[in-house]
Amino acid sequence: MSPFARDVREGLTRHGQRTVPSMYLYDELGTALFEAITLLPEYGLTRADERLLQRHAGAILEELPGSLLVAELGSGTGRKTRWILEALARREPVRYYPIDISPMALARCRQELAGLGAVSIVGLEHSYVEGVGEAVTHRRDGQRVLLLFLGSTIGNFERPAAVAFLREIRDCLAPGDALLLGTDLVKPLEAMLDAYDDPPGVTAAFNRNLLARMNRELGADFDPRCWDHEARWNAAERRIEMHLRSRARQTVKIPGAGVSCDFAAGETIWTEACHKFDLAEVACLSEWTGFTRRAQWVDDEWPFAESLWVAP
Ligand code: AVI
Repeated sequence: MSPFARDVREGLTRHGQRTVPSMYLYDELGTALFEAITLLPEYGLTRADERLLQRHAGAILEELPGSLLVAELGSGTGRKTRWILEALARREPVRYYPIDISPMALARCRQELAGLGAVSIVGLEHSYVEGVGEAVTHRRDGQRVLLLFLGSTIGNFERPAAVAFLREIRDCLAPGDALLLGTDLVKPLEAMLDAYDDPPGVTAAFNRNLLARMNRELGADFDPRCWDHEARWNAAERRIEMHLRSRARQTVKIPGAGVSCDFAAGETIWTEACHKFDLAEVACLSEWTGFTRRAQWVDDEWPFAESLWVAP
């Protein structure tokens, strides 16, 4: 049984809230839909991240004099990273190591950044922690590592998992290495709900694609039209939760996962958690995970922070 089939089986047969891990939202179609989300006027997160990098790439690098190796957790489209790489390339020839388990994502990143002179790109097809472990072995004598974790992907981890993950990353780094971490900040409720439930329905399509993916890859018989997209704010956990809500009582067969599931009308499958932060929490995160805070930049249009932490 594939990991996808196993996780679907486990997540849909458990007692209480059913769930499918959010990483399965990002197949080829899901990734294309996520890129469409980043263009929505309601979803300001990606533009804020890019604006900060465009405006402050020079200042970020000034905090880290000397030679740098740049690695990135997730390769994205490379669009935001370009600003850092271009600024560094004015200082020295750059080696950039995007880390992604998807070879397709790495290939796209390489394509997107192909035009950048003085930047050599070495994709690392690994999980994040393994990839950082590998990237640091490529440092030259006296070189420091600048690790990028942009786009508030850290917000898609449960809070305790985020702390554990950042500690693991910290343990891979040496004193003087730096982490640039993007975090989306808490903002007025309406803006957060609109960002995850946009009027044209792009996020709804992104969410429902998970049902279509189970049909394609596991032979399931979900009818995506019988499921509503729902974005809710969980105030206690300070996160938007994406769910798929069953419109009626229904039975769905998923032969590839060896299960048949009965859903009550109104029952939901939880598909993603998008945690939001405040600046005090970001500061605590750095302390809990063994980093020293060096600098921070906050967008003035869409509350979002870029934090530069250094391993002491
Ligand atoms: C990838 N990640 C940071 C996005 C977020 O905002 O948490 C994923 C997303 N899901 C729905 N819209 C965007």
